[in-house]
Amino acid sequence: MKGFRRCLVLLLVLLVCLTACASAEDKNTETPAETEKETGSISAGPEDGVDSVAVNPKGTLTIGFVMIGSESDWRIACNRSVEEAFSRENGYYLVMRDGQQKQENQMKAMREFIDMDVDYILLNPVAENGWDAVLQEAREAGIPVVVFDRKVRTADPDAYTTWIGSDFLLEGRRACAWLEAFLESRQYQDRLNIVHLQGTMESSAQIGRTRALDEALRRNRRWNLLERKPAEFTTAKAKEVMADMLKLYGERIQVVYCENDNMAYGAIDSIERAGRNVGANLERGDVLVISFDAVRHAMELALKDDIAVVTECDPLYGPRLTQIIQQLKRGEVPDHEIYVKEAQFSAIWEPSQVMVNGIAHKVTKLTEEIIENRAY
Ligand code: GYE
Repeated sequence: MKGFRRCLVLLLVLLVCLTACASAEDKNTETPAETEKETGSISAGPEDGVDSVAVNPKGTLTIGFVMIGSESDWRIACNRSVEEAFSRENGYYLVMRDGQQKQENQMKAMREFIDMDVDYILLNPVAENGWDAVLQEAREAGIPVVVFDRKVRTADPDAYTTWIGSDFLLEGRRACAWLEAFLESRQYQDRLNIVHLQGTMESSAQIGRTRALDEALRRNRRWNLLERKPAEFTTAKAKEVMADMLKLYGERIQVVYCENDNMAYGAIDSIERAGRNVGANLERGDVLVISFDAVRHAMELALKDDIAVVTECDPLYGPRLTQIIQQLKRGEVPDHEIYVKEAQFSAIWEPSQVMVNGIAHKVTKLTEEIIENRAY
């Protein structure tokens, strides 16, 4: 009887052990699957996008984000918007790589994402040229590339899936048209001396905004470009470049055309340090500042006329990009080029609209309320 009981106890112990082992094994098999889900490391190409849902019930998509850097307030708002939209909660696994303003870093990131076999690549290119080879590699790997903000210039227009961004030439044209209309409303007919701070050379934003000024200079014989220099879209560089220009041209400078808000901050700082006033009263000797982006701080400066006009460039790409990715996932084909609609702000009453190629564009009168509601 004793022997029988001992046997029963032993059997029970064995049973408990076996159950424990089995459940541990279960866990082990679960772990990689869990990790995979968490990292979203499924390899869905463009065509099998719908299948990816079946492969991964959570539908997590791996997105490789090739960033430019953090040179400006605009860029910081842009990066944040993408990061927030492609969150885990929304079903994405976002891998971000900072290009630190260098195309070679961006190329490296592209190749890393291709090796990782991510589902989609978001490319925010620092410059327009030089992307053909790496885009071809992505294409061969079956990874759709969505380019946004700045453009790429490729021999094959289908080298990337789609582009969404601003019409930088139109932005520049609106800024120049505003200056023309403003001068007209003030019946200003004298010579007008302009200096120009350019953004990162070869970037779409620089190319478009510079080209618009060139067109306006050709149209307005009295506009005189004293000098133009790159200032990398940063406050620090603009401060330095503007200080040099002030040393060289002093009182002659009447207008500074800054290709983004951060460069306007730098320029304003140097102008004030040189003992000059920023504003729109040219007769009084003000330096009139023109800027692009319209981030909150620039709008605050515009409200007190320190910036005369600021042409908007919208950085909130996150929700737009998730929409495109979802379209692609459903197997739909988005437009090859998508332009974002933008505004223009000034606290100066006149002009209330500007004409570009026969089309009227509203100039929004800046108010405290607009600034308070600004998301960035
Ligand atoms: O204007 C500037 C940024 O590409 C539109 O880059 C973007 C520009 C923006 O650094 O502030």
